[in-house]
Amino acid sequence: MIIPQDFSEATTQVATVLRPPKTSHTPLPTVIPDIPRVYYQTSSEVGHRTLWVVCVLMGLSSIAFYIMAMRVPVQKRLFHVLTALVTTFAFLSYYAMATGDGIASHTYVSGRSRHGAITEVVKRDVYWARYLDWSLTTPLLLLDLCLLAGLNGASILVTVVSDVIMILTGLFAAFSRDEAQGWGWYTFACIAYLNIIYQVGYKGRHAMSTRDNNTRTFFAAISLFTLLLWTAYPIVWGIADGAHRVNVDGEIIAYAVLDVLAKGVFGFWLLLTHDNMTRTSPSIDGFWSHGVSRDGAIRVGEGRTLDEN
Ligand code: RET
Repeated sequence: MIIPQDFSEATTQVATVLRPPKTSHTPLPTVIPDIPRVYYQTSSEVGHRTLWVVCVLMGLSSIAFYIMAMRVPVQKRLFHVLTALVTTFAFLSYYAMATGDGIASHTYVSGRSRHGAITEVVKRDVYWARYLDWSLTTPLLLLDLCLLAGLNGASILVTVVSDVIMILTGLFAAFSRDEAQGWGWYTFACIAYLNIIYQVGYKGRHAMSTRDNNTRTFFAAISLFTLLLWTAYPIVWGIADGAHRVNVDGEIIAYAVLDVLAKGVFGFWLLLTHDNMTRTSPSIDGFWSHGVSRDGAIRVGEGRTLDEN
């Protein structure tokens, strides 16, 4: 929604202040500064409702994922926990955005006079809670994919760090004071994203080559789905946040659809398929399932471990 603000009253006041006093013998020139018009871009009821709908969907998906987690032995629960955490963070971030807590106004220049003076500025709402959400959830989603592919630790670390760089540089792009600088940050984020595509798409597929046919087909399908979907995020960002060609409601709706697909649909697909493919699901013993081993348990009494008390 664009709300122009009329500054004619303020202009009159400034002009009055600057008018030379009648008694002056050396009259000063009257300078009326150009006060830029300010336009506000905020969401309307449509955007607001969309945020609440996704908030509820994320909350319900989280409950479903925690229930699914409880139905499998703890050794087989890694993907369930990662996926449930993703939707829980998303639920909290959508709650913040729907209640107006995760939003800040970003000002940019939208019009200049022939002499370069600023004539129009826009104050557009930026939903920073999104970036906080993505900085926590995208590494978890990537962990899901990397562990499914059986990628080595070094590649997983590089993938997750690239992902954090992508989201943080995206945040800088969103709040950049200068348009060119903003596109600079955007470029860094895209380079980091290309590395993610390389790690998951190329190395992940390579790591898969030793696995059985079912797992390979599943990984190929879910990683393609993910990478195609993720590629839509920088496109939406470029059109909405970057070029300001889409209003705030359009931006909310586009990200809402993508988030539901990338978190909710991805989660159900991964967990339901995974539960049917017992051979694919890693069984994790050790600390994950049993905590600190008996040998390493903290001793709280003479000859007794914490477990025994
Ligand atoms: C930004 C803008 C800067 C350039 C790039 C971006 C990529 C964002 C991505 C986000 C994925 C989010 C997901 C959320 C899940 O729910 C930061 C938009 C490349 C890929 C999957």
